[in-house]
Amino acid sequence: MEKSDRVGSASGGKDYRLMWKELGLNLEAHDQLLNILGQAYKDIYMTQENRPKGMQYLDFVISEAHGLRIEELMDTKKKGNKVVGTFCVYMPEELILSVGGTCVGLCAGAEIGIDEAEKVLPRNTCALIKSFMGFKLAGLCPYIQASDLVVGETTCDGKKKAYEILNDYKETYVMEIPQMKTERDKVLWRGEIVQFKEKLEQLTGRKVTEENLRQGIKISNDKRRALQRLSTLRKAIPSPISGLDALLVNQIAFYDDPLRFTKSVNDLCDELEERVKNGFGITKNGTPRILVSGSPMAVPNWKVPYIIETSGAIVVAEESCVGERSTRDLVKEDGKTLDEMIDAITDRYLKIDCACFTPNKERIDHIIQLAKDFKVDGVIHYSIQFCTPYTVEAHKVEKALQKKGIPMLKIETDYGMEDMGQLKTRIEAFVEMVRG
Ligand code: BJ8
Repeated sequence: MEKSDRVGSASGGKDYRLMWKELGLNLEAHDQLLNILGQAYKDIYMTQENRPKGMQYLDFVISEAHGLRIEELMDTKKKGNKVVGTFCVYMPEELILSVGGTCVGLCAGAEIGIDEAEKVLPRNTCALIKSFMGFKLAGLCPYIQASDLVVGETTCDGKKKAYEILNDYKETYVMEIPQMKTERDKVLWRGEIVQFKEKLEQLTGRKVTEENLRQGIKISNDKRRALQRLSTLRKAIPSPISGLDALLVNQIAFYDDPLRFTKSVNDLCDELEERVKNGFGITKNGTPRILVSGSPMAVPNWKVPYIIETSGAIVVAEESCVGERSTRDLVKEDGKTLDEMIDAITDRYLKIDCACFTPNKERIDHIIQLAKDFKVDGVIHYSIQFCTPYTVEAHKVEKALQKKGIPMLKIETDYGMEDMGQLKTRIEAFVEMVRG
């Protein structure tokens, strides 16, 4: 992809309608989606001031998310490579890369398609689950249409049961994720990884070897290193980049080409390093610094950070799977045999402290550590409505933060806009309170 200043339109400019039709999308509904997405992007992203130049690449990627990127996926498929669609950061991308595959996160961040989803799911299902089901049933997600394999996982009950229904519309392979982290769970999880490796070998007709897996580990780790670098730069006071832009980078990490993406994030970080050196921040000194913690925010779920950053505060870190939870741990690169590499993958992924685990003390400790490291003035705990793991765990998070004297605001919301006013009032009051 080349850089372009065509931003804010979800289809860039080229006509991809034939490709979308061949993929089986509902063209009329898809046009509507692109219009909504394009307008939201303009209103939320393009109105920000002093954005780093490096964000132009990300603007371009988002403008071509359903266009050029899908064309690239179709091109790689023509060469005999496979596309694997996923919903969770537990999916070992390095294995997919090792057999020449492309790993993409599937659409799950918008309300559109919800009517279709509610025909097969209860209304009181979390918005993320309703969203991916709606995207499939309403024919809106080119990524799922382009996928040769869709992989789900047994994390929360809602997802687990929804995958059984999704399987009626698109074959869905489900990995069993343990709920605890004992030695027994580790054995189970390792077995799942080996079975997934075999599934990929069968799908692609290619063997996972020491050499190609080492390469896959390196590519995934390099991407994580670049995102860690971005995260570290946000510790600076004032922060050199808005929370909205940093979130966008983390969101795009799930579907852009990993090598190209890593390079652009590193270029962006070079620019941000200069800003930090010169004491240039995206906001004034004294702007309240917020850590957002909780459920993941898939594209185009920008609602809460947008409210926070238009209420006089800045988001400096996301304790979330679309944020540092998915990037902070690397796979050890010193494995020599295939078995050692699979051990390293097992260990790395089992460190992810999703609220689906019990007990989950690591997450609570980590939130406190992040609050200190990023010198935050307050934590906003965000749960998607009806997401039991995160809404319930919010209680423990709040208690632990209270003990440390760190203020926390607990919010539960979905992808709709009806509660924007109410959320804004609560967030503004919280920002004023932590401003002191
Ligand atoms: S590792 S956070 S990506 S499961 S918001 S669907 S938990 S009811 S998305 Fe997640 Fe993997 Fe965990 Fe991360 Fe269920 Fe909650 Fe909905 Fe959720």
